Amino acid sequence: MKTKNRRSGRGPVRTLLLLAIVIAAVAVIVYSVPIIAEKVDKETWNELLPDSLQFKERRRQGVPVAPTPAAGAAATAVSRRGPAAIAGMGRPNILLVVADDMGFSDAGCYGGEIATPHLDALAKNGLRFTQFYNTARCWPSRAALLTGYYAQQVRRDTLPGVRSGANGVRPAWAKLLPEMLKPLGYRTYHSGKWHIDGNPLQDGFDRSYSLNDHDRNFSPKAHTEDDMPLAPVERGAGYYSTTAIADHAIKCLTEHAEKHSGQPFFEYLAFTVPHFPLQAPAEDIARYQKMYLAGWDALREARWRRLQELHIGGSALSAIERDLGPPYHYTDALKKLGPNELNRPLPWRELSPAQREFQASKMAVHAAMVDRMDSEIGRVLGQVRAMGAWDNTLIIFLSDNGASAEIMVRGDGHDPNAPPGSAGSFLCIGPGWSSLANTPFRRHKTWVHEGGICTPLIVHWPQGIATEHRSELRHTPGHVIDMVPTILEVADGRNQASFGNRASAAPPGKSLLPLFAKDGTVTHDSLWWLHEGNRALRAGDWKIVAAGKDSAWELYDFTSDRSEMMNLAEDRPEKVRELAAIWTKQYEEYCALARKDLPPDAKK
Ligand SMILES: [Ca+2]
Repeated sequence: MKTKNRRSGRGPVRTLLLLAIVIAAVAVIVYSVPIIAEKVDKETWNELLPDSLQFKERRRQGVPVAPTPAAGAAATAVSRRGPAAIAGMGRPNILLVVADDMGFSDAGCYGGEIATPHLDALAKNGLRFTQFYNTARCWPSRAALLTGYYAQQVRRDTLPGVRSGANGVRPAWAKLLPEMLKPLGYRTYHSGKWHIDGNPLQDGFDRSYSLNDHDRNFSPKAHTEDDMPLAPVERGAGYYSTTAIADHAIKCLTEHAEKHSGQPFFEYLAFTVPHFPLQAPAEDIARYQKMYLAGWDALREARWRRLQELHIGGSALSAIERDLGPPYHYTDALKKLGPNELNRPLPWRELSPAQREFQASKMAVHAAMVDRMDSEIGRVLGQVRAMGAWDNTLIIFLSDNGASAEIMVRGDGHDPNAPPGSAGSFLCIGPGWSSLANTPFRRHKTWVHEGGICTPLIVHWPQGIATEHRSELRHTPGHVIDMVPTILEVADGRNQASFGNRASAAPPGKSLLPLFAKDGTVTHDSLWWLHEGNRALRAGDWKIVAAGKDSAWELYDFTSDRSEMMNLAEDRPEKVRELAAIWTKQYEEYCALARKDLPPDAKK
């Protein structure tokens, strides 16, 4: 009985204990499930998103990618809501930033002495490409960048018998990127330089500020908003091109956040600097007033030392070609500019004190233009952050051609008494400083040696580039023809060939998206150049290049000589023939495409 009583006495206690344990267990489970779920979701999210290849795979598998209700707030929203929400993350926003005539090593993150903290920060948290190419000139680069074709294929660089080049009109099938993005739900904005045939709104942009006066940074006479002419700006009105272009981009993005936050955006931010005329706000110039008195020879060496530390730019610093001047010769301009202007990159030590001072004052303006552009990029980036779009915006920065050795006077002319960089001055950096800006490479804009066609390329995308890859370099060669396929794959997971009427020719570019995760994952059979008779072809680590239509091919081995100092053409004639045959085959194909269905008024 005692036992029974004891047992019966312990019964309710045990029941109560069991009940308490069950309640506690239930409470733990109820409390834990969301935590576990959250953890799993975060792990799944982390596994999926930072790795662009897996991200891309999801798109290929047809995972819906409907726009998010709040574009850009997706990252935090998704990590709370779990994998189901990943599909609803939305298409990434695209911010494509293009500089005009900026040299390969002008930016700090490419070895330059110019302050570019915003570009440097993008590079630190993104990727830098060390062998990325443009077409050597403004308009062909823009054509390639926005159509995904070589400029000659779409009649935007010169070919015989075809109205082509700066006045060429694209065939109807050669659509621009915004026209491809709009069916995917994108709102599309253009701010800055245009330099393509057609007009921005006609060619797929929802909004545009187009600065069509390339000779005045303080008082443009030709500029449009939404394809409608704006009144000319008077000098002294407080306008500066770079700031106005950034203001427009910020206006578009602010309006986007207010009215179109359910859609992703494509902002094409095309600055007109540091292209001549060298003009910048006086307070920016003042910061660089003394820096360039050290001269182009010493500063090139300094850039080269920094490039080596950064592992960018090959294995040797090219020698300055002291006898090579601007690509065009305007004797009148030299007369107007006076005895301190130089059309050859002479050794700095040979310059008179007055020449040194004048030359240094010009490069101070170039630096100020790049510096101000970086600040204005910073303001645009601030807007992207403020609208919660930072994590899911792919930001791309590049230059349309190498720095320019040109010397000319256009626009309102050059007043020798006006302070360098002011509205009354019209100056160009010329071959000495262009050699610095293109360090470590040879030659300049218009030539297709490395100095004319190499650009910095920075890619930043928190959701598309894994944390462990940030700050890395990508040595795989790429070209502006790759930008359309890259952006389309990022936006939609599809190949460019599947967009629009592409019956005319397969697009020549490759999506660079695999490179976001790993170097060496994209290969081109060859890359091809032709501009004003300057020709080149790169296949693997071999490059043939010629300056002018009547010049013989030079041959360089890029495994040891990216600075193009050791011409191997005589030693390896069979390699020259092999590469020249590829160049000619592509040339003939591009001519045939440009001539196909040629309207009568496009024949020449
Ligand atoms: Ca340019």
